[in-house]
Amino acid sequence: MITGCARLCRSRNMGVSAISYRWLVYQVADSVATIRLNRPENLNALHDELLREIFLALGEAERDVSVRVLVVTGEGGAFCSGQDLKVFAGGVTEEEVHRHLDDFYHPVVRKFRSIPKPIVAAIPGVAAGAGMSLALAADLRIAAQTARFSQAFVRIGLVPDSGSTYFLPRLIGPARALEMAWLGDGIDAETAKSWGLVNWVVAADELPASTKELTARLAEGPPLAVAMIKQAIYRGMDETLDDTLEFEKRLQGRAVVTADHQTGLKAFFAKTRPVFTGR
Ligand code: T3D
Repeated sequence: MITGCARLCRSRNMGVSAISYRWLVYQVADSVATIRLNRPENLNALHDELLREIFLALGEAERDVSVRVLVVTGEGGAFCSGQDLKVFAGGVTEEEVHRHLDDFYHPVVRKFRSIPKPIVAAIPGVAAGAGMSLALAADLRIAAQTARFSQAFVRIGLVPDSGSTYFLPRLIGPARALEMAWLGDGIDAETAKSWGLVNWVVAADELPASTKELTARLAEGPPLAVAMIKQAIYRGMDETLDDTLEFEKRLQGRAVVTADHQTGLKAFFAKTRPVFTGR
């Protein structure tokens, strides 16, 4: 379990709040929290401190009622190159790897799923190994044309972890998942799009603007319904049709009594844009 607290520094100006951690940059603006991995010298490789800070930043965004959408991205042209291989260059035991995954990777992956807000991975460049797992754990992926995706694990004699064997076959099917995991070759952004791995591909210099446009739309949605949709879609993937129909019924019962539903109805008939408040 990740514990402890990163040293945070807060600043506020012109309605933008920023929290700077040591290994990532955290910013909140216009209802969107952006978590930018910041180790560009090694393509944002993950070490324990960075993983701990990602977990803390996700929690910060989850708790902040002004945040409706999260973006995870990388500094310096890469998304994330996975585990920092220098850390394990000296070798590790089976028990150490178990503990490491349990303590640092798994809490982050679970957090992506449990936060009741949309999480967008904005992928400027390479996403490899567990870095690709993090991109897959996000709800939506928008990639620059310069993005590449690699299940690099096999190239160093490892197996995919941090959720890749869960997410990847669900997104692209088992045969393509095996192709990526066995061969370890990178695929480019257009291939990733055609396989269903990413939702959108945009020119590299348009990634920030396109991400902003997408997150602005998501942030305009009714937060309670948006949260319930996330819960229902992922639950539905692992449940029977009958269980899913029951679950949808329960969620719809909750959605139909929200003020946002009334707001949406009024806006529909008035032919105006609804402003949802999350009530
Ligand atoms: O217990 C556990 O937690 C085990 C968990 C394991 C999870 C994993 O993620 S295992 C998989 C780890 N990741 C990899 O194996 C990927 C390693 N990197 C690469 O294969 C390539 O770097 C890329 C395909 C990602 C990108 O290639 P390229 O040619 O664009 O860049 P580069 O020149 O290889 O890398 C630039 C620099 O980043 C370079 O450093 P240098 O030479 O300029 O000083 C390179 O060593 C460094 N770097 C890249 N990836 C990592 C890294 N340094 C440490 N760890 C990395 N993962």
